[in-house]
Amino acid sequence: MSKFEIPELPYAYDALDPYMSAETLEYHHDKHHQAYATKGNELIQGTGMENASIEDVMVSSFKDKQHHGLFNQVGQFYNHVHFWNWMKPNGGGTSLPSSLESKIKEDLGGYDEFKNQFTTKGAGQFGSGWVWLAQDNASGKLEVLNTPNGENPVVYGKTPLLGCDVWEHAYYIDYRNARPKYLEAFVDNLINWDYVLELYEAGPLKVAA
Ligand code: MN3
Repeated sequence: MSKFEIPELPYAYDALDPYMSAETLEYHHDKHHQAYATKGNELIQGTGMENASIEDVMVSSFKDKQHHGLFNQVGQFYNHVHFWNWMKPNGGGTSLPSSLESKIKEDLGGYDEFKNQFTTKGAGQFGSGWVWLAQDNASGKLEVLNTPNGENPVVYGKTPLLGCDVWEHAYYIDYRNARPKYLEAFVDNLINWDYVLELYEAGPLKVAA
């Protein structure tokens, strides 16, 4: 029985061209994401977490240093399940669903400030990691944050609404070392704001403390 199974991409491999190539998606989805699922399924055996929700597995394994190997795989498995949905052909741009637009204005100062923080913090993440738009589960406020490796807002009591993978495997084929160019293209041409809205409207995640 396999607990972590990667979903099919929600679009064709070449659908995000020229901003993200089929070659990148083939490696990133079929090899990298699959590897996180496979290793996660191995490492969870015997931990007692086999039947927990994926959010609870992440929070528990993140807290417990002896399970950090499991956390890295499960965190990355989870991050990529959403990442494919955070992009779409002809995405991005400034036409946000109005409820999100006003929330971003209220908490971050507007779309331009969101974009500036998102691209700056993504470019500034040292080494591998992610940049996020997340909602704090306690205060309800939106914020932009970056995290290293497989970490994500869930383990900090926040609900991820949007995330961009800034590991080199996400952009090296298409952009070489130009991470800022990749982030610019992600925001301007790839973001699936409908999926961001869906997560925002679903409300804060319920995760065991
Ligand atoms: Mn990745």
